[in-house]
Amino acid sequence: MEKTLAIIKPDAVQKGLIGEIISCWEKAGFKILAAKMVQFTRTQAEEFYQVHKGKPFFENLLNFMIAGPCMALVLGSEGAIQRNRKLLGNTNPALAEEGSLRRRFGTEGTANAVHGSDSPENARWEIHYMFTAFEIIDYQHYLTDVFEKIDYQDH
Ligand code: IDP
Ligand code: MG
Repeated sequence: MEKTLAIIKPDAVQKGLIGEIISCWEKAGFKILAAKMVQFTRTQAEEFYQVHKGKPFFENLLNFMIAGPCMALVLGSEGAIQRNRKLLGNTNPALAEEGSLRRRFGTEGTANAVHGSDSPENARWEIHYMFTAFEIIDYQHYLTDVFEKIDYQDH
């Protein structure tokens, strides 16, 4: 199963949209393999978005990403990277497809509510940047029949 890194950005966290956005991912068939609240420092935001260094929107992006807490997640599904990109929609919420997360929950170019890795190479790098291996659930745990083995009569 493919893994992708997702971030619920500070604007969406601030608006109390964590639950609603996670619910969209679950309904779309993604497994939540990791999740935690994080507060980026400027240095970390610079590192995470290093590919955009020098671009006109870079400073705004850093200021936005350090403005409040984010939730970082690892999502798993077949073709998770491209499926999540499609669910996010266009980078600019105004141009994002009807029903996409950015169209529904974003406000403008920078404050677009959610992040998603854009390639297998970047997904690997971003997941490793945000999480230790110990924090990422093995998909097999979703498939075990452990719940059937619990004897509820004992309680
Ligand atoms: P992506 O998030 O759709 O992959 P990127 O080009 O990787 O888009 O840009 C990273 C982030 O930088 C975007 O999600 C958005 O927050 C911000 N950003 C990108 N392009 C612009 C822009 O033209 N104006 C303002 N902010 C931008
Ligand atoms: Mg990107």
